[in-house]
Amino acid sequence: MAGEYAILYAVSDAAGNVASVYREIIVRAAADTTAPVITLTGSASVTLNIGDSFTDSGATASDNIDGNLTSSITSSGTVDTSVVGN
Ligand SMILES: [Ca+2]
Repeated sequence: MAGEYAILYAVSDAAGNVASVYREIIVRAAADTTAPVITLTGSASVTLNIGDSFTDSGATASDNIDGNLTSSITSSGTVDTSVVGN
C-alpha cells in the first residue's frame, strides 16, 4: 500500500517565536519483478499404456508477493489414452 505521511518538527524560543518544518515520507510498494512458481504434484513425466486411465494430479503455485496462487492456475491440453501419443 502506498501512502504519504508527514512529520512536523516544531520549536519555540524563550520569546515565544515559533518555527516549524514538515518532512514528507512517501511509502510505496516495491515493484514485483519475480514470477510465481508452479510446482507439479507428482512426476513431470507420466508414461501410460493404451487403455490406462489418466487423472491429472494437478499443480500448486506460489508467489513471493501474492502467496498461494494455486486457485488461479489454468491448464490446457488433452490426453487420449486410446491412442499412442507422439
Ligand atoms: Ca511476484
